[in-house]
Amino acid sequence: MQRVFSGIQPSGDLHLGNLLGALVKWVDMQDDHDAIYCVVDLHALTLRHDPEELRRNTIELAQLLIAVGIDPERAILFVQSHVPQHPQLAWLMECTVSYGELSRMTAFKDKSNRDGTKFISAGLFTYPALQAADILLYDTDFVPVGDDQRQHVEITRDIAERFNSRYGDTFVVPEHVIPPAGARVMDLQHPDRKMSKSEEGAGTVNVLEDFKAVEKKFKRAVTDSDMEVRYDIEAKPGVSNLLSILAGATGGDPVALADNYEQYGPLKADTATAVIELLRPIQERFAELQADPAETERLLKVGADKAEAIAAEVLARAKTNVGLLQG
Ligand code: AQP
Repeated sequence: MQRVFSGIQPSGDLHLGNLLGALVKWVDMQDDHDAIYCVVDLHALTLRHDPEELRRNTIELAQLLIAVGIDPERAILFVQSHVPQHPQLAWLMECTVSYGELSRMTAFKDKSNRDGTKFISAGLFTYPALQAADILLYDTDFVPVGDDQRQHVEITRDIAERFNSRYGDTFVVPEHVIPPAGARVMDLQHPDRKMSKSEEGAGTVNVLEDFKAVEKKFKRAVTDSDMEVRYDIEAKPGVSNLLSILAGATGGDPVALADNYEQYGPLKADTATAVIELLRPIQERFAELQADPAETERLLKVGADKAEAIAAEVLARAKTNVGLLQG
């Protein structure tokens, strides 16, 4: 069976972009793939954080992944820092990627330029190497991600190919899987930028958000003044974003859905309803899981043991090929 791997940072509240851009696909792919999913807590250290909040976010995110539909019996679900091979392989990756390649990563440019960012950690610059390690440690065939992660999967492929050509066949070269609708969910107030964990507010819809607030946010979503419902990302980013969200939440096609609407009001109302119906069972399941964190911790430990068994073999292969003595 082909293998799928993906990760998500416990760096803030899970939002609709994470859900439609990545997690819906994670759930789908666990049926017919050997699936490995990870809460990438080490990546969350790249920006300033509160330790207590990180601990809480990590366990909550694992519970949310289960609530969304990841089944720890079928997929391997674990926390990155529980498998020590991740940072170990990351060093080999750092020595295989160039300064120039890392400098071209748009996520680094965006995050290091954010208002108020005074301290830019070295980890923020090098984290694509850790991300490459995350993916390559599992002989991954496919990586389901949102469109914003396209560049990071590309650099992972480049690193794998370079390593293989320098040191002999070591890594599987992975491909990204980006969903047709919802690949880039935009902020409802600023449809020119992606919905984001770090931009909480009227433009971000969280998976655990109160439904009245969800309705209000869609009602107030920024559109434009010409009143025509048409899927055209360049000319009509706000309306196109609503159509993409509706398509992502209902499994439809954003271009075809536009034909059902002549006014923005009904489009906003239907999109809110579709999102609420998507969130309802997730919120219910999350509330049950939240009552028993010890059980989630147990499941994560089982997942980490399974992940480590695979990662140890791949790391040993990479160390041998690169010329390190096995200890
Ligand atoms: N807006 C989005 N639309 C579609 N997919 C998205 N993803 C993230 N935002 C959108 C996808 O979600 C997965 C997890 O990514 P992440 O952990 O990097 O989450 P993030 O929301 O991008 O959060 P960050 O990086 O902590 O902060 P911000 O948001 O401030 O940049 C990935 O597959 C991603 O593609």
